[in-house]
Amino acid sequence: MKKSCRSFVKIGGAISLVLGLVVSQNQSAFAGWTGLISVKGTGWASVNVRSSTGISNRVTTVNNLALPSASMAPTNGYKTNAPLPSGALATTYSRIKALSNGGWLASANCTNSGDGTDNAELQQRLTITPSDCASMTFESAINQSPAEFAANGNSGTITVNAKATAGTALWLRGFEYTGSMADVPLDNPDTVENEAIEYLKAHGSSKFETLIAGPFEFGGPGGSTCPLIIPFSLSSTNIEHLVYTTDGVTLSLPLVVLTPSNVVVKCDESFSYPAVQYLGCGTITLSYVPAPLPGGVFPAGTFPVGVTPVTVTATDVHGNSASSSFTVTVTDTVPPVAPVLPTLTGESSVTVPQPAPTTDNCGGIVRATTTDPLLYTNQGTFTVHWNFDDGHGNTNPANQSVIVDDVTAPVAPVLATVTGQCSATVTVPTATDAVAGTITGTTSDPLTYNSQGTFTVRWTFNDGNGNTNTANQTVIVKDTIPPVRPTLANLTFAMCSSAPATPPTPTTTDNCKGVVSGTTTTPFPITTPGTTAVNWTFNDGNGNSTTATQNVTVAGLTFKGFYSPIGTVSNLCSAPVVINQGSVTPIKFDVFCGTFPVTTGQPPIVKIQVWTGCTEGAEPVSVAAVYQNDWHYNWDTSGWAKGIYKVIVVMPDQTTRHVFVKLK
Ligand SMILES: [Ca+2]
Ligand SMILES: [Ca+2]
Ligand SMILES: [Ca+2]
Ligand SMILES: [Ca+2]
Repeated sequence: MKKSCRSFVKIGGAISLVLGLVVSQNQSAFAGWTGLISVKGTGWASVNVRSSTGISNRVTTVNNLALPSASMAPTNGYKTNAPLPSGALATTYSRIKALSNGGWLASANCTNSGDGTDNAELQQRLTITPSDCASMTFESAINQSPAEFAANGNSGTITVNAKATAGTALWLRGFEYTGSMADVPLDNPDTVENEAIEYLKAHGSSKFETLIAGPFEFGGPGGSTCPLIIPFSLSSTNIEHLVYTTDGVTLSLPLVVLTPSNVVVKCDESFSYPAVQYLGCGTITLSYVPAPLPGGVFPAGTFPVGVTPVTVTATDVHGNSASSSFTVTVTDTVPPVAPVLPTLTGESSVTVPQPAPTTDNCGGIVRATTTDPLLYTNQGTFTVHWNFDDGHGNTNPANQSVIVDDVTAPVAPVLATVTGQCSATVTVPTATDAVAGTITGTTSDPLTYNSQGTFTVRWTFNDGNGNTNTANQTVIVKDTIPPVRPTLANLTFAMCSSAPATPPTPTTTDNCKGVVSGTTTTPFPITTPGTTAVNWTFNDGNGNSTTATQNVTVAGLTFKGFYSPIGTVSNLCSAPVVINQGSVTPIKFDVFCGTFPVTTGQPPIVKIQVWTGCTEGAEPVSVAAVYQNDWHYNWDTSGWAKGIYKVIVVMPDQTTRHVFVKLK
């Protein structure tokens, strides 16, 4: 950017200018000359440059030299600025050249920043305010020849053409000195006073002195317009006694950049760099770190939240640069938007996941943090306190509910039916719960059943978290085993005994009933002589029975007889007892019951059968015997045909006895 020297330049424009501290190298620049010459052309010249680094270089001719600057290092013409001190700009120079008529050509240019000369005596006399690009050109000439000077009454003039900017001073002095120029010492630059001038003051006399502070302009191009005319006169008639001294100083300001104002923006705002003011000479270029965007506007989010330092550097065409810095502060005062977090539920436990990140007004991902546990294994309702922190000091909380609630009942088991013959006992069953694990069933029903039947045990399974389930268990007590079949001994009863023929009730054992007594439909006592099969039934009362047969014999009566006249008893048809046909034959016998004669009661029956050829025929007689001393039947055989007959006695116990008789 081009500008004129020393004008304030505003860059950016959006933000008002605020003057701040001047940040510069704070080094006034010096470049200048000093010289002394007599009109004869004898003297010395010196140039001095001091760089911004504080290093000076001074080049001085030897004293009492004719045309002193002409013998200086032949750089460019009369330029005597070589070598420049370290840190000096190549464009800095100071030149002086003495002319043969006692005039001077001189110039100085000290572009900022920091080069210069030091003329202590001059600067004690005059305060020079440094300026940008201070420069000065100067030429002077004595207008009279020695003859003209003498003819003019020992007076003359010096024409000065000079042009200078601010920050300069030109000091012209003249002395009348009649001594040897070889005696005039050089100025010691390390002392304030000019030793050469002091010598001239002491050994000569001051004739004129002109001290001009820039800016000024004397004489136009070619020196034809408004030059500075310095008149002088000497006591002597010899103009060669004039010693003409010149001192020039140029002081330049260094390049400076005024501290820009700081920028404070919200993170969602765009902004531009502030205006930058600088002081410099010539074209100044500003550069920034970080570099601005094309168009100069930073969209929101270009800079991070916080303070970012920005350095602005002004650079002139000479390579001088100066920097300043300001800050761009991006603020964030808006906390992140906290999401509504869903309630998390679980029956046995809940593991809380990391919530999805949210966004912040200043961009970026904001992740929630919490110091609460993320695993909950106890029943209950809990709150996880999440915090969304944008990292810029803004936080937003979000609470998340966690409910651990067992709402599922235990899984009811399928309970097997419990069976038993005589009794059954159930064992306590268990169920499985997803949360509580193994659940032991409870019931108010009995666990043991001793009676026959079908029962239901109602089990309840409670998980302890308010959830129950039930299961019924069937219990069947059923006796399916009949009593043991007993082996019953045969019994014999004497029919005529005083004890009735009543067999004792037999017993057996049953798996459930224990001792089971037999029952029978056979009437007791048994009165029928002989053997009776008694069918016993053993019933356990549970629908199971066993039968066993017992043979009971009722012993018959004892027959005694046949008494005489039948006598010998033959049971063979082929060997009958022979008696006479036509007689009354008593059939006599006794019946005993044990040792006791049966004399009463049911009488024996006497039967007589006709047997022809030992084959049974008719039975003409069947009568009851009569007891008189013994049982008898008087068989009147008269009228009976001769032949064989079977006489049968049927005793009350139905047992029989018989005898074959032959009537002849
Ligand atoms: Ca000195
Ligand atoms: Ca924020
Ligand atoms: Ca449960
Ligand atoms: Ca049984």
